Amino acid sequence: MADANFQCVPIISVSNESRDPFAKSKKLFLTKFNDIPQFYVRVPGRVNLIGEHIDYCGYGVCPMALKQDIVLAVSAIQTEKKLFLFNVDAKYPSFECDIENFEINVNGSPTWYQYFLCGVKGILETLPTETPPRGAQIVVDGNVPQSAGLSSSSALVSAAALAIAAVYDLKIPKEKLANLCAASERYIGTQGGGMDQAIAFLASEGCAKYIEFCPLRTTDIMLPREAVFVIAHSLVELNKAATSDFNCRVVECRLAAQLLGKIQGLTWREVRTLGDVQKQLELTLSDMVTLVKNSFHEHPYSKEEIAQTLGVTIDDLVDNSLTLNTSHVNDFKLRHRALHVYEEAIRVQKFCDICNNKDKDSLVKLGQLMSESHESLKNLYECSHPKLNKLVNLVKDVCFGARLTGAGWGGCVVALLTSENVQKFMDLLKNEYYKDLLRNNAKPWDEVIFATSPHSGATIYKD
Ligand code: ADP
Ligand code: NG1
Ligand code: MG
Repeated sequence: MADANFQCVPIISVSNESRDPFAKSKKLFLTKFNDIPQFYVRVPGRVNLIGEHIDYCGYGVCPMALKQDIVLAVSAIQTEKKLFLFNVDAKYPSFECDIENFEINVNGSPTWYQYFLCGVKGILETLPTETPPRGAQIVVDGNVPQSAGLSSSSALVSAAALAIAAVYDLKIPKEKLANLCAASERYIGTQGGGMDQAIAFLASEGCAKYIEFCPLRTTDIMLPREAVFVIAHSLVELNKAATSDFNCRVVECRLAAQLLGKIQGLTWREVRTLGDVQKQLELTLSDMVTLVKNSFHEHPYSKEEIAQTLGVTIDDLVDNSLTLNTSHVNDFKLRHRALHVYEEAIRVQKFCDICNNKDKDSLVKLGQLMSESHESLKNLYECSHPKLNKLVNLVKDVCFGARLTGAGWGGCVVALLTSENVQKFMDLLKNEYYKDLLRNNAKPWDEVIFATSPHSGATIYKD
């Protein structure tokens, strides 16, 4: 339900920027609906600079918004409760439904419009009861590389929510929208943290953000002036909702937290995240690293061992701590995953401190942290991919540091360099990595390897 401030906080700026980014969606809108759209919504993708797989453990992360975005051309319908969806990319079929009556049944790989419906559902759940029914005509256009760790999914979910909020004339604070979209994207099946939706709404041009959770808050991080971040796609795509890899890591962290809680005499059923354990024990992150090393054995834990230690049945464990798509898993590497989380949280703090203090040799130090993060994701978190490791190895002498970004198992790496090295970096990868791979690949170069700087967050555009 809406709270007292729900309708009155001015949030999303309305801009009169050039129409160019909207040309394709406008054209299709005219063709399909025989009218021009009433407004446009733009929501960016993001690159996470450091802090991987720790948002859902309650720890702060440091992403920035990309130039690449999802754009929607939108008109409200006052007379009909229907949602009409078209996509500029012909590979995505059109879709329509009753806006108040649809289901998001995800079995295997979700369809593109199910992501959209996640955002719609999030807004519908907050509507005051007396709200008059509305419908919407929407055309989607997007250029965030997909299933590549740059958060095209959350840009789409967040754009859908923002558009539907506007259709219902709701003014929702950005923080509230970010939390709402983080929760509603979970209808797709993945139990992510809130990083992607937070940066989508709260990004500002020219700086990265340190994002903390519960409550959601952001701090500007001014990156060193000479720093250039280049993103390189491994050309391996992974749809996170199509496999159990992502949720398996979420569950391992939850089990590690609950077991650690139990061992330390906490009420383990109230513990959901590794962050909860640290808070309740009032220890430092370094203390938590030591505690993990002293508490967990190296080899994987089975359901039986965990259930026995917690004093519950296996059914109870599955109901309380696992997800639908991880109920079959029986190997949980609790020590490795928990070590990654606490050490990565320390790296994020160091990264932000270096930027804030304008340290001498800051690029060297930031690059070092990024490389350590990649090593940890590869060895402790086991969410890298041989192609991502190959990219990181190839570029190590032409940048300060590089790491996989986003969930992993494919997707992109992000590297830190200075402008004079960008061409050398790109030429190296064109020759050593992409030459064979791109022979049969239709992707344009600027979707495969590109330099990026921090862009602004979600915006509604009107004439
Ligand atoms: P990412 O790392 O890009 O967030 P996900 O696997 O989480 O990857 O989500 C990718 C999915 O998001 C795609 O398979 C598609 O269903 C949806 N998606 C992203 N961008 C678009 C777009 N422009 N049009 C339609 N669907 C999109
Ligand atoms: P990507 O790879 O963009 O789907 C996912 C999660 C984030 C975060 C990262 C890993 C969602 C929507 N996104 O991002 O919350 O956990 O992985 O750091 O679940
Ligand atoms: Mg995603």
